[in-house]
Amino acid sequence: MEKFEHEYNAEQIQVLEGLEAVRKRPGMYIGSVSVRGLHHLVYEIVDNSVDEALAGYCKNINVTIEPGNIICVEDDGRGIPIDIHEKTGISAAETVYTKLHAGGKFGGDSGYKVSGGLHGVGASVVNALSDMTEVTIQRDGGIYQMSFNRGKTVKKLERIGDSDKTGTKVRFLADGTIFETLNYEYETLETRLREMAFLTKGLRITIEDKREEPYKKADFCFEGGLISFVEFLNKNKEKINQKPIYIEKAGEVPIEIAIQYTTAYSENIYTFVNNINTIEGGTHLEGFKRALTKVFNDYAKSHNLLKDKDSNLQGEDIREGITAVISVKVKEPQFEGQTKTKLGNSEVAGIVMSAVNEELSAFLEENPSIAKSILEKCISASRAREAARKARELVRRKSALETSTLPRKTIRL
Ligand code: 0RA
Repeated sequence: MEKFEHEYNAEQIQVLEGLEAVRKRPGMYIGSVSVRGLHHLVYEIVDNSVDEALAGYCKNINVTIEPGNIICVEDDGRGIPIDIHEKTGISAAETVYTKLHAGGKFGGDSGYKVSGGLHGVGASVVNALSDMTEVTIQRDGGIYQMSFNRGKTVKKLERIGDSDKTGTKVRFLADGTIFETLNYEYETLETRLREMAFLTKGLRITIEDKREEPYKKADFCFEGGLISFVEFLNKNKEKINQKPIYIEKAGEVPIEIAIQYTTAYSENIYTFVNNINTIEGGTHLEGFKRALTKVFNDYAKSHNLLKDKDSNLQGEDIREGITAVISVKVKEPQFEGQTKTKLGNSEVAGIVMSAVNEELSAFLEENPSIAKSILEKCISASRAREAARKARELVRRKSALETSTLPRKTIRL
C-alpha cells in the first residue's frame, strides 16, 4: 500500500474508475485484444509524438521493440508538460497518463490534443492496459521520470537528472492477462510507421526490432509526403504521368491528394482521416470520385476527346490504373461501418469535391499532353467495358436460344 499513500480527492477517484473501465472492456477502447489491438497500443503512443511533430516541435520519432516485447517510443519534441496542477496536485504528465480522455478533444482544458488513433483515446488507455509504463521527460533543464502498473501510479514524476535536451520517451509492456498475444509483428509496425512518415512530410520515424539478432530496422523520412507515397505504391509499375498530380487545400477541412496513373488496370485509392486509414472509405472518397468523373468528362468533351454524341465515361473507366492517396483532417470525425473506418461526415464530400474540381481541372488545362494520355487510357477502358458488355449479351442471347430448343430435342428423343 505504500505506493498509494497519498490521499485521493474526488477527481482522482474518478480517474481510477475511468481506467478500471478500460480494463473491464478493453475492446471498447482499442477495438480488440487480439494482435490487432496490441499493435494499436503502439499507434496510440506514436500518434501523440506525431501530434507534437504536427505542432512543429518534433523532428524524430524512434520506435524500438525491446527483448520481452517492451515497446519504446522516443521523440525529440518539447516534452510533456510537467507542471503541477493547482487543484489536484498532480503533474500534467501524470494526468495525461492516468486520466481517461485527458485532452482537448474530450473537453479537457489542458489544450493537450489527442487527435490520432482509431478511437482517439491515447496514452491513458495504453497505460491502463500495460503491466508497466515508464515515461521519461526531458525539459526545463531536467530529466523527469514516472512509472505505472496497470494504470496505477507506482512512481510519481521525479527529477532524476539534468539535461539540456527536450523530448518524451515512453516504454510500456502490454498486460499479458488482457491481450491474446504480446508478440508484435515487425512487418505490421514497419508498414504503419512508413505510412505515418508519408502522411507527415519531413518527419523522420525509425523502427528497430531488438528481440533477436540480426536486428531488423528501418528509417523513414519523406520530404515529398503523399507524392512520395504514391511513388512508393507505383514503384514497380509503368507510369502514365511521371510526376504525381498534387492537390493541396488549406481551410476548415485541410485536404491533400496525390494522383498517379499507371498502365495497370487496377484501382488503388488509399484514404486517410487524421492519419487514420479509412479502409471502408466514406464521404471524402465519394467526393473525390464524383469530382474525378466530372472533371475528366468535362475536359474530354471540351477538348473534343469525346464527341458530344458519345456517352460519358463512367467512373470506373476513369479510375482504371489510378493510384491515389487522399488525406483529410476533420475536427470531429464520425467513423462508421463494420470496422469504424468509414468517414461519415457529410460536409466533407462537398469540400473534397470542390477542391478536386478546381485544382484538377486547372492541372489538366496546364498539362494538355498528360490530360490527353490519361484520357486515352480512360477511353480505351470505356471501349473495353462496352465490348465486354456486348460480348456478354451475345453469349446470353445465344444460350437463351439454345435453352429454348432443348425441350424440342427432348421430345424427339
Ligand atoms: C507541450 C505542450 C503540450 C504537449 C506536449 C508538449 C507534448 C506531448 C507529448 C506526447 C508525446 N510526446 C509529446 N511531446 C510533447 C500540450 C499542452 C500544452 O499546450 O500546454
